[in-house]
Amino acid sequence: MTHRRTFIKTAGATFLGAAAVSRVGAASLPEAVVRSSAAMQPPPPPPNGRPFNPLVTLNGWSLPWRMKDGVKEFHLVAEPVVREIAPGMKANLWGYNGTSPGPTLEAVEGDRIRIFVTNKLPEVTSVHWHGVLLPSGMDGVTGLTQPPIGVGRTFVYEFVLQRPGTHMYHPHADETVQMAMGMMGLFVIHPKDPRQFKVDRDFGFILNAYDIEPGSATPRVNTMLDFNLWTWNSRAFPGIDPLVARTGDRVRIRVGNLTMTNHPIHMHGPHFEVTGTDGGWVPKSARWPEVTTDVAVGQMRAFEFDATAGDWAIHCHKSHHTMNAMGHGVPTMIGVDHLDIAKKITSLVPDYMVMGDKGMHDMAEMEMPLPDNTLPMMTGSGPFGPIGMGGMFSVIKVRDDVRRGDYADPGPYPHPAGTLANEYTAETPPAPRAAAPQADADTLQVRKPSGHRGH
Ligand SMILES: [Cu+2]
Repeated sequence: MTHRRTFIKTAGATFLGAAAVSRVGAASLPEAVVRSSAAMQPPPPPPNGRPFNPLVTLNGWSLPWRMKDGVKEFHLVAEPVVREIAPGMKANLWGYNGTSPGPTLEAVEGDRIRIFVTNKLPEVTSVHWHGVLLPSGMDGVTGLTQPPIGVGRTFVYEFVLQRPGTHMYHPHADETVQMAMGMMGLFVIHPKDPRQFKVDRDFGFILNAYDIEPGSATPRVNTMLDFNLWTWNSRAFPGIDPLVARTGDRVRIRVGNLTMTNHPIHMHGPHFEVTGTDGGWVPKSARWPEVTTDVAVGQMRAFEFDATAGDWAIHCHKSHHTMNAMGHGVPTMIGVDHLDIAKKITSLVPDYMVMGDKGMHDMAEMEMPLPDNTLPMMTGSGPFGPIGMGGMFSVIKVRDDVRRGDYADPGPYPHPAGTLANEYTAETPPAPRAAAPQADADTLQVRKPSGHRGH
């Protein structure tokens, strides 16, 4: 052990060849705990080491560790996984220890941690500890700070956690492919004093995106921006866990972005303050109230609020990101009367549907046949009917009677009498209407700049 630790100190990220592993013996590697379920694992209190208030990873889990001579040891295994994106759709992804994203790593400021990374992918990899202060040689950049982790090989990273904060881990080897395939995870460094930054409920998730052709299961890895599945922790609504809290709880949500575009995360209900970034905690004097916080690419935002009772939507405010697989090359049909032509088409194609001429809400109710292994574009249902959302959407469910440590879905919110919008059914006088503006022949003949084909 002494020998190995000295070696690690001098050599940075150390290569453990097959021979080295067998010589030291399999017992020297901590168990690589594996999981495949997308069900959220309620956080257990830390069994040993410094105390902390554990994170709730949406549809995820935290990696168990072992203490060895005062060092917290983790074992990550990079490998192909099958992830259920939402009920009805599974994806062939790459991840860690059975899931994409990989398990959350949780440790405490001042901890010395040792992370073994075994590569069971078909190609080389490495792990970069995004935003963590560490020696340059532990930074995980293939070619720059270490050789790649070969197929079937194990590397070990070891460093002392200097500052509390919210971070991520992901490969720095064939990044485009490996991140498009789902390789990423959260890395939370808790403060040494568990009373510092203490909240009642602490949630975390990573924004990610996939481009999976309906009917297939493996993401296209060369897509730049036109992804069709916008996910939190590789789950799309209605597959995303609700964020459950008790009225009055102080709640923190930590969001990291490893997609290739920004996501303005918007929360209904109480106002919040951004309290942390990847760079650490925001001083109280520098916080401001918000209802939406933009999380740019490669960024992390932690925000906090006092929970008030209700069912509060939380979602990305780019409206296409709250939809599942949708075609963008479809013409706008609003205001187009296509019943006549539809009749002719139906005589040739009996299943043809007229849709979109009054908007697209009705699609949320339609039971259209879908290709195997894909998700409806707008989905999810609530106590009042279809929600018509997909992708990056979930619900913060706050109730007066939620027990401590209980994260189970409490069902729909029982609205107190007199606090629910409802249809006005008394007799109504005819509503005055503005004359509908009509585009005249001149307007329609103006040549507009073109060049947006394929947008
Ligand atoms: Cu978005």
